[in-house]
Amino acid sequence: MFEKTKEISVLKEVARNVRIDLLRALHHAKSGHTGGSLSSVEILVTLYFSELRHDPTHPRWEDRDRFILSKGHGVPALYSVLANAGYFPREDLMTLRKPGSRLQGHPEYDLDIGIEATTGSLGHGLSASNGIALAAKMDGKNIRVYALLSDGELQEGATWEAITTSAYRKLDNLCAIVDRNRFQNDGAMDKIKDIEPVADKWLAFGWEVEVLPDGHDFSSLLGAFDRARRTKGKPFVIIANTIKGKGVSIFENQGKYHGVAPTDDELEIALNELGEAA
Ligand SMILES: Cc1ncc(C[n+]2csc(CCOP(=O)(O)OP(=O)(O)O)c2C)c(N)n1
Repeated sequence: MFEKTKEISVLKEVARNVRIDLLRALHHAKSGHTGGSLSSVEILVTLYFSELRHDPTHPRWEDRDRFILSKGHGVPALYSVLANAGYFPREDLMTLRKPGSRLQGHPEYDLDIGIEATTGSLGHGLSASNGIALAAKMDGKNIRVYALLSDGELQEGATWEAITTSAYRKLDNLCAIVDRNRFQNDGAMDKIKDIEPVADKWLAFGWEVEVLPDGHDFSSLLGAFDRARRTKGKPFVIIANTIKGKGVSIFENQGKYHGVAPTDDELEIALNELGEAA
């Protein structure tokens, strides 16, 4: 049952269940994005089980905070978090990517299951978030907006246009999180086109910046979201250093698991490592 908490042991157990559920769903679907789902689990669990003002039993509540998954391909992690929070039954996760399912390989706008925006074409989520955050301010609403970006999206010009707009509009109700797992589609970013010095760039564009050395550490994440909420006059970005494939040794920092689902054997290894019988 959903309950917001700052208890680290509870958040860790939720993250373990979220990983198990998303891996089972990907395995059943036989396709999908494993690495970038696993890297963002703690970020999403912190948001949905601690930070966001939301109510899974009233997903259309007007005053809810909004979350936009700009890195839409990582949606197995979001579906798993939403199911574990009670937006829809966990059994539905096994319909991932099946014809007729609400749970497609990239998220489609569907408030009833907690999906605030259609994403998957990378580089657009921050612009959408800007619009929602600006509208909230214009309406005098105390709504916060959170956007999760991949580091690969920071290679895209459209993202930097959005970054400029958020600062110009002083969107202090907006918090971006970068899942800095240092891998993109075809391998390590520093071998393809790296984005460093990434914190300096956001700073230069007028944002308040916090870098987390370990983006899987719940107390660091809780502290950063708390500081983001208290920051006035500018948007806030959390650059969370993460590990692609986090939580399963055979997937960690392995570029090849970007866009493939676990095989039968790999699922068994993963579930064993996560303390769950296959
Ligand atoms: C505009 C656009 N171009 C290309 C793709 C195909 N694509 C899917 S994931 C991905 C990159 C994955 O790397 P990153 O964005 O850093 O995500 P993560 O490592 O967090 O999975 C690409 C290029 C896309 N979804 N959208």
